[in-house]
Amino acid sequence: MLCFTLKRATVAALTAACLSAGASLHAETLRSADIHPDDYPTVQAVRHMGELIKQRTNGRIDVKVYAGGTLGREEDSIEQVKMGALAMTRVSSAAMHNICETTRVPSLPFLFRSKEHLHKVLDSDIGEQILKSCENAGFVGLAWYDSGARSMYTRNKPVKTKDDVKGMKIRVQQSDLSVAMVEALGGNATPMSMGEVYTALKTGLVDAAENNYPSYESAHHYEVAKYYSLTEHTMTPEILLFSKRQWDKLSDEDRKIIRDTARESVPYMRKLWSERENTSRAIVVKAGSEIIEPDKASFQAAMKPVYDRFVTTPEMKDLVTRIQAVK
Ligand code: GTR
Repeated sequence: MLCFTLKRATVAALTAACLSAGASLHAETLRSADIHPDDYPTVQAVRHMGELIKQRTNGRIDVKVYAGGTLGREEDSIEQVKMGALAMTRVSSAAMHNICETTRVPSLPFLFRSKEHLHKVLDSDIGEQILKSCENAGFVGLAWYDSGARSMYTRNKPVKTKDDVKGMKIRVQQSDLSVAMVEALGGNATPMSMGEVYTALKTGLVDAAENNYPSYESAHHYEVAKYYSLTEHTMTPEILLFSKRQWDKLSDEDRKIIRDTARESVPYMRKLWSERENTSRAIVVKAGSEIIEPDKASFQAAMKPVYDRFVTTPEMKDLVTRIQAVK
């Protein structure tokens, strides 16, 4: 009897050992990069997606998000995703402007009338078409995330009208479109990656930068540029990208789970985003930032050259017309 009991225990132990070895043999971790800190809505959203993936695959696949730029700048993570060294990255769609050109469309200045308009477009076949357009370049576009509206902030003098921008050195994202927007306002555009902006503002290498409230707050730019002028010149969304190289190796079932969960993380992210916009605004105001209501019409009126330069192909023109027609 004792022998029988021992045997059963041994078999149970062996089975457990084999099962866990088997499980770890098949378990797969999808690595994802983000330059934002742990508590930022984009990071939280991809973590949430990871939990859903883990549940739906019974632990076979999970997601690990490397936040805070631990895997490098956005340009670096995009490169790694393209090579297949990294499964996913969440970046600003501006970082894709020079890689797949239709991603420029949602960044066009003053294109969206409101957040609702932006959501309707991104949730429609237009949003899908733009996500899909990155496939030839090696990226499966999984989802759009909110990034609010980008506004200009300055170190020394508040921006109240377009004329105040003249001659200012302004940090922009690494995109021709972002450069063109600032040039159309008469400013000197200085492209650089996000991680360099705090020091550039602090040392006076640039006079100004532009971003939404959560980035202005979380990257501490408000400490070195206290005039936040609500120019709201663009609503460039965030984009979640999957490596086409890794995608091609997945089963149809896993691809579906990944697509579905990415989509399901969007409303989750949007809720976190509106909360974060409010908390970030409160933090910067409390710290002494001055919020300025500028003459937005003067900015908008200067943007024609940007459309003339970038909306040139039939596809780009068609996308803009369809976006403007969305009610
Ligand atoms: C933020 C965006 C980041 C980064 C940054 C920037 O709004 O979430 O991904 O692109 O802007 O200005 O570089």
